[in-house]
Amino acid sequence: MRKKLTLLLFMVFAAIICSVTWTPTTLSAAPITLTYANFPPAPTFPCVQMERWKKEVERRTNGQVAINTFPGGTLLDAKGMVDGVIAGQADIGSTSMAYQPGRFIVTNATALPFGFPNATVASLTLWDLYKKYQPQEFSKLKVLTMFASAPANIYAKVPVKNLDDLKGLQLRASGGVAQVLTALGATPVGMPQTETPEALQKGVVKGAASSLETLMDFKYAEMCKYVTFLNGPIYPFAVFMNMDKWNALPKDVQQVMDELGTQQAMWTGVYMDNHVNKSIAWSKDTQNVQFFELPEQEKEAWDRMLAPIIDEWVKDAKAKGLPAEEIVGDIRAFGKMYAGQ
Ligand code: DTR
Repeated sequence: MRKKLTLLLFMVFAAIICSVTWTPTTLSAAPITLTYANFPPAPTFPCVQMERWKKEVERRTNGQVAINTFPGGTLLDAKGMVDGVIAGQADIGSTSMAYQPGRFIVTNATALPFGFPNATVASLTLWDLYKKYQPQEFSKLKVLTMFASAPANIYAKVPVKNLDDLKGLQLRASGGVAQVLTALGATPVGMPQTETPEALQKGVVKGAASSLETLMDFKYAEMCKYVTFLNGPIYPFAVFMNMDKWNALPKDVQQVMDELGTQQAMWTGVYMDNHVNKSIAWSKDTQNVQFFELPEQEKEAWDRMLAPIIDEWVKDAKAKGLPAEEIVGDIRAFGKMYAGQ
C-alpha cells in the first residue's frame, strides 16, 4: 500500500514537473503576431504591396511570424497612421507622406516636379534618399521600406489641351501634385483618394491628378473620359513599425525585414508600373477614354511654369537648416542612375 502511494505521489509530482517545463517550450514555438494597418481599399496598390510583404515575411521566417493585415482604414486611417503606429495602435502601418507635407520635408522633396519616368525609378530613389539622410522625423519609428506611386497625370470629365482649359479647373490633388496644379492655374482640391469617387460623382471636382492605375482600381474611367499626360510628381509612401515592437523582435526576424527593404521598394515600383499599363489599356478598350499628349511647345511652356517650385523648396528647406541643394542634387542623381542614364 505504501509502495503504491509513493508511486502515485511520484507520478503526480512528475506530471507537475512536466507540465511546468512543457509550457515555456510550447509558448516559445508560438508565432509572433503583428498587425499591419493600411488606409485604402484592399485591391489598390498600397494594399497589394502589403499582402506581398506579409507573404514574404511569413515565408522567409518559416512561420515564426504571422502578420494580420487591416486594409481600408479598418484599424487606422491615412492621417492617423504615423501617430497611431508610434502609439502602438497598430504594429506596422503605411501611408503617403504627401498627406502631411510639413512633417516629412526631406522625403516629400521627391514629390517636387522632377519628371521621374516611372514608379520603379521613383521608389528606389526615395528609398536611397531616406537611407542617406535618415530624417529625424522618423526617429520614433523603424522604417521598413518606402515606395512611390507612378507619376501623376490629369484625368477629367472635360478635355484639357492647354493652359486655358486648365484655368480654374477643380481637380482633386494633394502634396506636390497640388502645387504643380496651382502653378499651372488649376484649382486643386485636397482630399484623400478614398473620398474622390463621391466628389467626382457629386461634381465637387471635375477630375483629378494622380497615377493612372486609379482609372481602373477606383473606376474613375467610368466618369473621367479625358486624360492629359503631364508626367507630374509622384506620391511618396512609407511603411514603418512601432519601435518597441521592432526592438522586441528576434535578430533573425529583423534581418529578414531589413533585407526586404530594397526588394519591396523595387517590387512595388514594378507592380505599379505594370498595373498602370493595364489600367490604360482597360480604360481605352472598355471605357473609351481618350489620351492626350501635349504638343512639344505646350509641354515646354508648362515645364517653364513649374521650374520655380524646386527653387522655392530649396529656399524654404535651407531656411529650416536642411542641406536642400544636396537633397535636390541627390534626387536627380539617384533618379538618373536608376533610369540607366
Ligand atoms: N495619388 C495619390 C497616391 C495614390 C496613388 N494610387 C493610390 C491608390 C490608393 C491610395 C493612394 C494612391 C493619392 O491620390 O493619394
